[in-house]
Amino acid sequence: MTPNRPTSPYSLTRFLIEEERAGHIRPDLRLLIEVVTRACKRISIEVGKGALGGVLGDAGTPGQASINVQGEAQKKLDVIANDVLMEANAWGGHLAGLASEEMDHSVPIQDLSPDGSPAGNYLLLFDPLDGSSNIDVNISVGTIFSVLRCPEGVTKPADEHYLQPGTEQLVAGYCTYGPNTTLVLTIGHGTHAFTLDREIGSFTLTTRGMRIPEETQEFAVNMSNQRHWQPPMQAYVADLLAGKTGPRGKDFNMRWVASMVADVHRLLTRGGIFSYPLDAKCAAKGGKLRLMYEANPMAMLVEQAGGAASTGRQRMLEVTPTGLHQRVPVFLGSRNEVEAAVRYHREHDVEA
Ligand code: P6P
Repeated sequence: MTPNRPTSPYSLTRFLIEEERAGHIRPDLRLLIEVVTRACKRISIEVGKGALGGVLGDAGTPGQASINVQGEAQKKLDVIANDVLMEANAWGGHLAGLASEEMDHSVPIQDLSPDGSPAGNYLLLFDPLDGSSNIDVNISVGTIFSVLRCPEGVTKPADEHYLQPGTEQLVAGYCTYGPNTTLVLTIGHGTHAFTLDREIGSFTLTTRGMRIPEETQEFAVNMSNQRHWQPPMQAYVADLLAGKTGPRGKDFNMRWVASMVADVHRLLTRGGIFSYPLDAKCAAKGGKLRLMYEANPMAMLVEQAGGAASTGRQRMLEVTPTGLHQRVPVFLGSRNEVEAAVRYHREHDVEA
């Protein structure tokens, strides 16, 4: 009698090996993804300790906050998550360099592992802990990452080698640390979700081929900025709020977690549009959210799930970066709703 063999869960490792066999990724890129996702598991443990781990609150010393290149006060967990990702990627030989939202400049791997570990073919960019202002109030936060090819012949990459449009990304993903820890990943062949099985310590495939509904009745925006918006955004949101009584002909609901990973995970799961538009406070910087560490990876994930991502005036993935910490306005999510928002920009754009 054949024993009832347990059907082992479909792990991230198995998924990546099958993607490698399909020719979608090379072995060294598979290694890179495994290293980054293993680091996310370590970050999940640190985040999960909460007050018990002595890791809440601001980094720096009393009265002397630690301010990052973004001009934001760093949380202790921002620094911890950044260190975990740096340490995990220093010695594997799969990376040529890495860049973090938390650090002024990119770091060539040779500077990280002076013992002569070989430099690999890829550039890793990450926001080690997005939404970290929510940590102290126990709201979901996450790690966002993106992988680019290191230009041919460049063994010690500098900042300018990272300035590639989002269409050049080979991998994009995030790990959300919420009621459960979920990894959402694309290698250019669909967007897939893996839930961390804490009992065996591995990510298990839970949704193959996430699809964003083209229509939605849910929008995510920080309404407290309304008086600072430009005319296109004013007109767009006014019609969302008018609901059935206005030109959109349907009522809308609003959600705003103030943690991009959480808001994007919701729209990848059930549809919606997420927006952080230009406003009078952030227009001088080009926007609030970072192109390389937030907008581009999320845009690739959303497009691979059938959605759309735009600055309001241009497809996000086609923006040519001009700086490592460049900021952009962001509209992403359900395709038809993003196209509606872009239409408002075309029709109401005083800049046009
Ligand atoms: P606000 C978090 O700091 C973040 O970068 C994104 O995760 C989030 O969507 C946005 O900023 C929240 O901004 O102005 O609502 O605090």
